[in-house]
Amino acid sequence: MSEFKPLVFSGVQPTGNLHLGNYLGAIRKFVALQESHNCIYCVVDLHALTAQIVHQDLVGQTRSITAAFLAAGIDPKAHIVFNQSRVPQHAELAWIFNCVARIGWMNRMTQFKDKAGKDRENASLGLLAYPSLMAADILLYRATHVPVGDDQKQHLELTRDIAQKFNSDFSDRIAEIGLGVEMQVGKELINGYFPLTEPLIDGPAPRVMSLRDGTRKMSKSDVSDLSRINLTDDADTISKKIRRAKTDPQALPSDVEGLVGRAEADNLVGIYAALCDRTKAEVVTEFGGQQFSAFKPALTELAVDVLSPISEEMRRLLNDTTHIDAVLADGGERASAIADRTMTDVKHIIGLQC
Ligand code: AQP
Repeated sequence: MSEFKPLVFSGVQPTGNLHLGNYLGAIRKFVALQESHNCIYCVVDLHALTAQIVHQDLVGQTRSITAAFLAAGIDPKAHIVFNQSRVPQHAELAWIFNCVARIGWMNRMTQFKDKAGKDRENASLGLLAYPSLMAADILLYRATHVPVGDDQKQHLELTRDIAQKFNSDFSDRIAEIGLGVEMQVGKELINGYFPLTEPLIDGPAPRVMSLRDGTRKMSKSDVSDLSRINLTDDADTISKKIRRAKTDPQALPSDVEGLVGRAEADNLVGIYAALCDRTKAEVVTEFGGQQFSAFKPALTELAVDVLSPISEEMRRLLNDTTHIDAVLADGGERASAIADRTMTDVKHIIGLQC
């Protein structure tokens, strides 16, 4: 029985400064997975258009995310790094998936509801169809694993729904052409073309929260810069932001159960744990009983230690963009070769091409 070859895909939008949430929820995992998997990492510039169609500096933002990938340790020779708009098959497969997915599925997406707000009728069709393009990004490479933050879990489930519906709608044709891979779906053994991709979300900080409000996700689009630590922040700025991070008046608990109901404390402990590759339980064992006035300087020191080398390397790379542009061009070519094969198969399966 043939099997899908393990392949990792993930993307980041060039919509502003990368922050600690993007780093801990996504980029750090990207780096680790290079050791065990073939990986494709994409700057998803077409997704950025769902926020605003005219961007002042989309090219600059794309280079900056690429610089962050490289500075964090992604190897663009051993793996593939490119920007989405270089490979038109992303948009082509997304259109086909728009015809597979159901409007009801899209309407249920919490990110759409949050971003569209009250004026849904006025939101772009692109914002509604965003998960369909995301499914295309992943399935164009028949990727089996996607490292993401917890906020993307629902979109990954939808990617699986799209793959499953495509496999099932075209099962006879897939078998007839011999393009299928046998896989177990519930109790059924089906012959699918697309894998049911697994999200990789685990870790001590799958959803890093705002430093100003422990119930809201740390986000590029938050109006308050104090809510996030940007990868480009210098040591003084990181120190100021952590000093001013919202906390409660109690000391840190000695076990993780003591973090329940204390969103801000839980967030800072989770950040500390993720930054030093430890569990939250280990961190509260060390700091339990101490006040935030003692914990915050330790967190600052750790954050500066981890982030400074990355921001320095980003600055160096961005000083001369020739290397970054060459990485994106080379990655785009290698990604196109895979994308081309998938689209030829898909057209064959759905009957667009004999
Ligand atoms: N707060 C977070 N905690 C953990 N992971 C996070 N990610 C984003 N925010 C957090 C993960 O980072 C990856 C890239 O995200 P993205 O840029 O593609 O989109 P996003 O989730 O919309 O990021 P932002 O920062 O929240 O942007 P805005 O403000 O534009 O909505 C993804 O894997 C994501 O899960």
